[in-house]
This record gives sequence, C-alpha cells and structure tokens, in this order.
Amino acid sequence: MSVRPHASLPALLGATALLLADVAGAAQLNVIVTVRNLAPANSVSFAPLQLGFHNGTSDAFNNGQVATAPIISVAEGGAGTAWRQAFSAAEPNATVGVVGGLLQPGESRSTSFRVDSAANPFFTFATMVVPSNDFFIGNDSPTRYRLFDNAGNLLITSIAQTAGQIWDAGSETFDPAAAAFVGNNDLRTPQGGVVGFDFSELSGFNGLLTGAGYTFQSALLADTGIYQIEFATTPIPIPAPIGLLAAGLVAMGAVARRRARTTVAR
Ligand SMILES: [Ca+2]
Ligand SMILES: [Ca+2]
Repeated sequence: MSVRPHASLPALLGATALLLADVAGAAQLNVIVTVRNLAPANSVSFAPLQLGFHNGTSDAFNNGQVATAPIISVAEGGAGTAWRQAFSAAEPNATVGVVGGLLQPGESRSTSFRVDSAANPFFTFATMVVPSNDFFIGNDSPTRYRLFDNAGNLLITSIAQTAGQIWDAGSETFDPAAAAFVGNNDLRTPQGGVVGFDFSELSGFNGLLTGAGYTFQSALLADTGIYQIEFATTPIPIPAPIGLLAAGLVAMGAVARRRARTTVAR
C-alpha cells in the first residue's frame, strides 16, 4: 500500500507552513504610542518624545549623578539625537525612535513602532520640558517599565507623569534669556550640578511669551498631572512573500492528499 509516504507529505508541508507563519510573526508587534500633554493651559509644553523598546540595560542618567551628553541632548536641546545614537549603540537590537513635534497643553500625538516584544520587553523614554534650560522627564531605572510578558501581552497600557517627576539635569544654570521656548536656546551657562527633581524653578518663567505664542504660567503642584504615554498593540500581518509560500505549501498538501485518496481508491 502506497498510502503512507503520500500521507506523510501533506503533514510535513502543513507543519512547514505553520513554522514559516510562526517565524514571520515571532514576537513582532506594531505598538502605537500616544503621548498627551495633561498640563494646565499655558503651562509646560514638551519637545518630541525620545523612546526605546529594549532589553532593560540602556541607562541614560542617574538621580544624583552628573548628566552625560546623551541625556543633555534631550534636557538642553530637546532634539535628543545623541540620546538615540547612544541608545542604539548600546542596544543594536532595540527599537529606538521619536514621537515628533512640540506638544502643547491639551495636545496629543501618536506614532506606530515595530517591536520584538520578546527581545525588547522594556520601555524607556525622555523628553525636554519647555520652557526650561535643562528640564526633562524620563525613567531613571531602565527596568522601571516592563511593557510585555513572555507571550507578548501588554502589562502596562499607560505611564503617567506628574510635575513632581520633572528632572533638572543640573547641566545648565537657570536663565530665562538662555532658556528654550522663551529665550535664546543657543546660549548656556554651565551649572556643574547633578540630576535631581525640580519643578518649582519653572515658575521663574511666569509671564514670559513662549515660542508657541502663549504667555507662560507654571500653575504646577507636585501632584499635577503633566504627561501621559499610552500603548496599544496590533499584530503584524505575515509578509506577502512568506504568506504566499505558506499558501502554496498548503495547496501542495491538498493535492498530495487527493493523490493519496486516489491511490487508496484504486
Ligand atoms: Ca539610571
Ligand atoms: Ca538647571
């Protein structure tokens, strides 16, 4: 009887198709990151959000220590180019990116990222608070926010920040004339300090006209909500070539099964 060799072929082809589909979709997710400025009207705005989905080892700053160039590129400049370069150099397999644009009070913005949830389950962020000389928000501990479990399920759907979580990088002295958003950000006087929490200094900018055209009023208390980062995931469809290959293998399997049945019928 010739059934056995023919019967095992479709099983093999089917298993291969499943394997290909699994490899194509292995731990890969689209993660939609939404940022919201929750600060009171006319209070702080934010520079583009710098973010990394990573393995939990990249650490851009420490409370009580001197700020280094990568976090200063966020805290003083807002663009964060050195932050992203340092992140990618330290973790080449991380997903590093930006949710772009100035974020004024009441505004929100979303961007989608492709993430390997198994290799990069942790989330790190940093963004400049403006107006300021060197203020930012961000997570000190690189393992503070684990977004995914081993099955790729979201463990955290949002991260909220209050005014009491605003950092002073300690790198540039307070000076409205040299502050981003209200002064000439190309100017700076070294502060020679260390990273530490501070939001009270922001009231020193009260009454100044911002680059966005509103007159700044801090109006912040330590527990005032200022920022939220939200996460949502969607699966990544199987890439077309692999999907077609898998479909072709399944079709071949069906043909083989028909042949096997025909052989039995004889
Ligand atoms: Ca740290
Ligand atoms: Ca400072």
